[in-house]
Amino acid sequence: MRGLLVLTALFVAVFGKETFEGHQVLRITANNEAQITLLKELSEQGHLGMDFWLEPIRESLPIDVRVPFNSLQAVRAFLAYNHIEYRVMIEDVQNLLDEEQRQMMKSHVLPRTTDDFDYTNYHDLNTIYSFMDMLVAENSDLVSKIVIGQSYEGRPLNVLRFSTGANHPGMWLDTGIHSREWVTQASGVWFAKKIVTDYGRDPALTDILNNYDIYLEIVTNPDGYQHTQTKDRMWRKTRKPNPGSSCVGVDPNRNWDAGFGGAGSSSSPCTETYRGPSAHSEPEVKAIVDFVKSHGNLKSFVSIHSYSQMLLYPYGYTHTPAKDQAELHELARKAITELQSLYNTRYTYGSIITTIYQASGGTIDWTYEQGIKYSYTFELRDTGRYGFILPANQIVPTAEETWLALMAIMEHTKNNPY
Ligand code: INF
Ligand code: ZN
Repeated sequence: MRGLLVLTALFVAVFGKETFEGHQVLRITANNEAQITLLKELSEQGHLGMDFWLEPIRESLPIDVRVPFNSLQAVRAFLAYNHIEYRVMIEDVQNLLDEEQRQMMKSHVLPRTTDDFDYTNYHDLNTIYSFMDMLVAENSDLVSKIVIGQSYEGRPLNVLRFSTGANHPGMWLDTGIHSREWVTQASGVWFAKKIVTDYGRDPALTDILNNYDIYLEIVTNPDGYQHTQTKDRMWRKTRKPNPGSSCVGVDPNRNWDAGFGGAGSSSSPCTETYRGPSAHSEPEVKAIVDFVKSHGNLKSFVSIHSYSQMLLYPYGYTHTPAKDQAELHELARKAITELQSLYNTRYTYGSIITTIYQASGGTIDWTYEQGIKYSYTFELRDTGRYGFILPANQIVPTAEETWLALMAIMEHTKNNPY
């Protein structure tokens, strides 16, 4: 019997999913720089297995961290001893994940058309790929699928192209570059259906598509997404091994050639913000770089993350304001006002470095420096109650409200050619 238990444990360890029983997500409030420093030191205690969902950087920002059950006593003692305030945001991560899986099981039957697709649920990689092919087949005059490259593990990097004519300037949207941010890929699926539904019906969207192409990469990090589905729901990075390290993956939001390697990214492969060995080292990033350069006429670029409810514009790697800061700030204000009008969801907005923290090698710092003026990053719902494990019943409301902000940005882009 004992042998069987050992074998089972071995099997789970090698082939099974990471489980998170008893893991808690703590929301820590640092009241001064000394406490920030202490928390940064704590975050370097790798053996505790702490997973910072929001990094300890600035007193004014919450710090969210997932703590494995076995480290909870030590971490809570450390916080208490240092009089660092915190509260428990998620009592047991595995409970939320079990509910997420229960919901996913309800829509395991692949729909025959995109009208039957279940937009109110999370789906696995193959289902999302099938959705893309169905959407193209149903709307072949408007939508095509282009493959801009391959992921490290050989998966296609699929981009949906919505176009009504040749040689239009383009507008780019990507979701899921950080694989654990599931509400973003799910929103991307909803955006794709919304575009084909509204074309010819909604004057604003029809006017955009009569003059611009829209490019939408829904699963921007497919290896990472597959890994969150099968092995580790909390995976953020790519899945390329790092020579000389047992730690896998690069943060695709630190791998771009914009302030690459500067403060606000890590040189250690074992961290969540590892920049990679060199700029554009990751095939998932390089593919977009090559696409942006070969297209040569993208006028807006929006990269969608979660969570925190923020709308961010360059820069992240430097305090130097973007030359278009005033216009970007005003457009961000208008966009989040549109967003808030639907369900009263409140966003903050501003440049990355002033609103969140310094981050080097980020996507939109690079696209902005390529001359794509309207470069934005969204941080979708929520502000921390569920974090990356946002209940599926919030997918459609999140997508609907975000679409209003995206329309504001795309309309402004169309009405202000440059
Ligand atoms: N965003 C943070 C990150 O560390 C902040 C950010 C946003 C940095 C935009 C650079 C550009 O990447 C997320 N959100 O991880 O999921
Ligand atoms: Zn992210």
